[in-house]
Amino acid sequence: MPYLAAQTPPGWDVIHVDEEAEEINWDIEADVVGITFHTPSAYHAYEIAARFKLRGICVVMGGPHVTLLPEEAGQHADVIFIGEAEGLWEEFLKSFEEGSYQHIYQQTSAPSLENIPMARKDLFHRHDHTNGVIFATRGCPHECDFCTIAVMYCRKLRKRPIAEVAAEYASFNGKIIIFWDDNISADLKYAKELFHAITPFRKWWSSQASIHAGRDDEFLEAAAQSGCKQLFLGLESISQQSMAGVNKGFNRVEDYFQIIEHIHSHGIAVQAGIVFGFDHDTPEIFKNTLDFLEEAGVQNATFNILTPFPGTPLFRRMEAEGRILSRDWRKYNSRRDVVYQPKQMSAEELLAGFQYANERFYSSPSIAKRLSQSPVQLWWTLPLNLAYGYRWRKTAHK
Ligand code: B12
Ligand code: SF4
Repeated sequence: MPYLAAQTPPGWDVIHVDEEAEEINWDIEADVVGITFHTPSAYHAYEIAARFKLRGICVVMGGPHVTLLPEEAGQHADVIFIGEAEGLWEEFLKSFEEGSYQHIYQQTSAPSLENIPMARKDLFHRHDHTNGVIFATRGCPHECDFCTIAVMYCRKLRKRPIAEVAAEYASFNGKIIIFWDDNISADLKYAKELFHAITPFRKWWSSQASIHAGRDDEFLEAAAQSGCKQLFLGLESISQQSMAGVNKGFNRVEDYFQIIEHIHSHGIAVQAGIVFGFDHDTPEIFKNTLDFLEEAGVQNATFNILTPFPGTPLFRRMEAEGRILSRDWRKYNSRRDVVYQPKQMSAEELLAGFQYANERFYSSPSIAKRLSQSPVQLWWTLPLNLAYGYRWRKTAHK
């Protein structure tokens, strides 16, 4: 939202409310209320919209869920944005001033990311040393069946001019920056140039990457030199059949060990993105995955229960097979609920396996084993493990 605010024409005052950090002021004087949300928060967003609409305020919605399910979202808002808002946001606001706006704003093609403004830092809610969030690219050239990125961004990777990204990177006072790119290794040549450009600012950063990152020495070298401390790596599964079944066969499981080792050898920690519940996953997958992660000395991991988000090829396939168990979007949280019928186990077994994975991964013996084996960035990875473990135990015992 601070980024969208930066694209708002002069003459408008923008207030940014982040519900993670503060309560909504329901009496606020506003002409337009804009709401962004992921699928699990859809009903909550609709409730907010209804309360503001009751007061006669124009409610505008955009973001992943709106783009994936515009017919549904359109019933709850005066205006919806399908896809990216660059250029259209300004157009809507101008029309609003003139009193003649449309119900739907939709791009006809993926917008260029040249000359986009920097996000408005005065609207960020975190003002400590971790407050640097930025993106260099948008989209991903791959089309994994379970991922919403291809659908959201017209299957097109776009890159910001490197000088513009470097200037925004340098503009943060904080030392730690997150690149919220969907896949920072989507264009390896661009990434290397970017890393060279940001090296002089001597900050630390992390981002998300596909397996390709770990196969390219120059990429890792340039990343490490520019201050990369950790890569979130989309490993997803240690079952090759599962990877092939969701159009992610480029993840060659037999290479995982070597790739992780390779990344570690450049002093970069690995956070593994793991998903349980693919069609070839049997109940053994949980223990085998944990054995693998511990043996490979992966510093951190994020476990997800496979979730067929609406609008994705995975959702369409499961719907055609009659396997969607719930359309309650609150349950599309990938952490607490199973919303489809898994093939090789029951939904209960999947949930129990997911819980086992978290319990085991964030147990003291596992933390000790993983971190002592490959002590990359221990000062960074140990606090993260403790924080993730604490958060897991808090949610598990709620
Ligand atoms: C950062 C992030 C998070 C952060 C959010 C931090 C924060 N406070 O913002 C955290 C880690 C908390 C998070 C959590 C989750 N996330 Co997330 N996250 C992202 C990520 C990587 C970047 C989001 C972002 O800032 N993008 C940059 C902005 C500029 O892009 P944008 O949102 O698309 O916005 C553009 C348009 O959509 C439009 N727009 C968006 N909103 C609005 C609103 C208005 C009013 C208008 C006019 C226009 C507009 O304008 C923008 C400019 O063009 C995205 C991937 C992505 N590329 O978006 C995944 C993503 C959005 N997340 C995803 C998922 C699955 C989740 C989780 C479910 C994961 C989990 N298992 O817990 C949770 C759900 C949280 C919840 N309760 O809702 C999915 C979305 C799936 C879905 N259907 O909703 C994505 C797409 C990742 C993926 N590969 O599939 N996430
Ligand atoms: S590589 Fe990652 S970001 Fe790209 S489509 Fe696959 S899961 Fe999504």
